[in-house]
Amino acid sequence: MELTNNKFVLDFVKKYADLMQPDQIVWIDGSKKQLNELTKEALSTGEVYKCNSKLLPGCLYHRTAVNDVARVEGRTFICTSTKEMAGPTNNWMAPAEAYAKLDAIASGCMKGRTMYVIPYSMCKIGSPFAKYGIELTDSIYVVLNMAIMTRVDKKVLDKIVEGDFVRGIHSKVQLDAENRYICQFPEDNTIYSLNSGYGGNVLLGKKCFALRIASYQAWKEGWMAEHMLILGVQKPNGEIKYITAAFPSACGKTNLAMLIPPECYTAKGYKVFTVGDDIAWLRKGRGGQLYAVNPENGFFGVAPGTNAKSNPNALASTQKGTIFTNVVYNPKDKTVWWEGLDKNPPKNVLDWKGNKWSGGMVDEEGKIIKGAHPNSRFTAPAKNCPCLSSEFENKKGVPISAIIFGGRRAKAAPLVYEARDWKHGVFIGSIMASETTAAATGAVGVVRHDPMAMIPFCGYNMADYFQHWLDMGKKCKNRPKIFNVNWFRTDENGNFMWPGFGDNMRVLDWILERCEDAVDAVETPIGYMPKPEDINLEGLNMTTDDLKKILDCDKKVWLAEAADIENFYATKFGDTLPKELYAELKKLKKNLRKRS
Ligand code: GTP
Ligand code: SPV
Ligand code: MN
Repeated sequence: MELTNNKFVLDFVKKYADLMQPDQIVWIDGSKKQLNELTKEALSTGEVYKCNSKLLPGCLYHRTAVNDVARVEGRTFICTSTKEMAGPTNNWMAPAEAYAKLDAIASGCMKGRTMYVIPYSMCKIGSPFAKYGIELTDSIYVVLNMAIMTRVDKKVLDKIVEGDFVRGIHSKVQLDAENRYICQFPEDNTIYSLNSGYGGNVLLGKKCFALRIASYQAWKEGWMAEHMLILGVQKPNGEIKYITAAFPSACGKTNLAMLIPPECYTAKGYKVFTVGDDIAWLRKGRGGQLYAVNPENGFFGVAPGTNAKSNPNALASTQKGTIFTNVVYNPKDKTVWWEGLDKNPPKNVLDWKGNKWSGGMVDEEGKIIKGAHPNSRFTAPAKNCPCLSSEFENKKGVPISAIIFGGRRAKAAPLVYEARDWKHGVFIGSIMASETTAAATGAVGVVRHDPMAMIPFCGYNMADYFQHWLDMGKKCKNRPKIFNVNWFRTDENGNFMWPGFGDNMRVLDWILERCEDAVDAVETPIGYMPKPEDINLEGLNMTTDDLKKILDCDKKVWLAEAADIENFYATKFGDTLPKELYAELKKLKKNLRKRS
């Protein structure tokens, strides 16, 4: 039964029902009862498997097709009326061409299937930040995931004014990789995703809406949609300071967002609270400060490497009401496992492909066969998180003191440095580079430029996006300070030189002290760096001399870096790039050539 008489919504549903020809249409109301019925149905067809109801109550297990395990950046398109609007960093298709192509693929694709109509909200319903969407899908797995990741609720339908909602169309079709398309139409508020069943391609509220479509809306409306975690650090005096951080996919956002400080901090009363682990929407608020909300309602986190030591808060979040995708499944006791969970991999279980698997198994060349896919994920409700911030539902968001950029860089980028001012900070964001990870298909470990961690997610021309960052800085009198971090420097043997995880608190501590003008810094050609003795190493097996090795600015390395940035700017953007960024690059080169 239809749950609304909004003509725009009904026309949208009818248009795609006529095209895709489902046997029936089911409107999702967000009730427990309906979700339980759908879960039962998905269990009966094998779309999902049950987990142990004592150890993992309400949890489910799912495997995607073997060729469908990550975002597909090569098949993701921004479909704007001109190619220039999509810009040099996006794949572009003309809207008419894209609709025709995808309509042809989608024609009749839901015959014999059910079309689910999911009304959902990004942000708490009724928040000034909130945006509403409707996703059509033929996958119960998508319905169940959306119900964790967003606010799925029939009330959303009453909030939608006329045609003001993001239209999402998804079908698994045949999971045909050759005809897989993830198309965003920012001018139409529309997302069209075919032939995939993997999270980032099909949970349309996440990357497709909350970043690609929302970044475009934010540009037009004067706010920001960013690939950022949001955390709060509570100091011993009870005061809480909020920080956002943009790292590329699988580069540590969930881990930093849920950080547990080392003993020397917890003993003094420091605590970290999670507001968000992947996406932040930011607006100018009271006192000319930037305020951030997390538009999501759950965590779609990387499973491998998550354990009771590295991220106990994430692990705790997955102990009930969670969907596990592409990890190891034990059909006997219905538990799940992944590499790095513990040192006792199970025997005689099923790997992420559904093949028989035992921990320690090797292939013909003697290489370990992994049980979980490197991009296997958990979908966990935010409310499960033991360190969830009390401000998680705050409709106005939290005031941001510092913005951190960071990537996965074996060399060059130091542990931490600070921008001289906002413009320099935008420059630092624009020159971000990071090694690719398993979160997207393609080679892993290749350094690529990824400004603001938004290369796969910016829904318009990135030159305009940089200008928008510069403009937002001008608009906010009380701007956050901007920093860059790198947890991933390695030594000549390839070992990480910084302990990372909870110990990243030591860097956050310096960052907050800088925000309060409570500590000095050293001026280097790339920005302000800590004096090594100002990073607290208490309780760490690390000396100030060890630290100096990752608090460096090797001029030769950075001159090469500057040449590479110049090339990136010139070949991608030419004279469309804001002049301020060329001026910053010039300053960097000049600083590096100065003799000191
Ligand atoms: P997406 O969900 O893809 O956006 O990823 P994310 O940025 O949230 O990354 P996540 O926190 O899931 O971390 C990804 C990988 O980086 C995991 O394998 C972690 O173990 C590893 N990692 C996270 N933080 C650190 C750190 O401080 N040091 C090191 N060495 N590894 C880390
Ligand atoms: C990422 O790849 O940055 C993710 C996972 O957060 S996905 O939702 O697949 O994009
Ligand atoms: Mn992400």
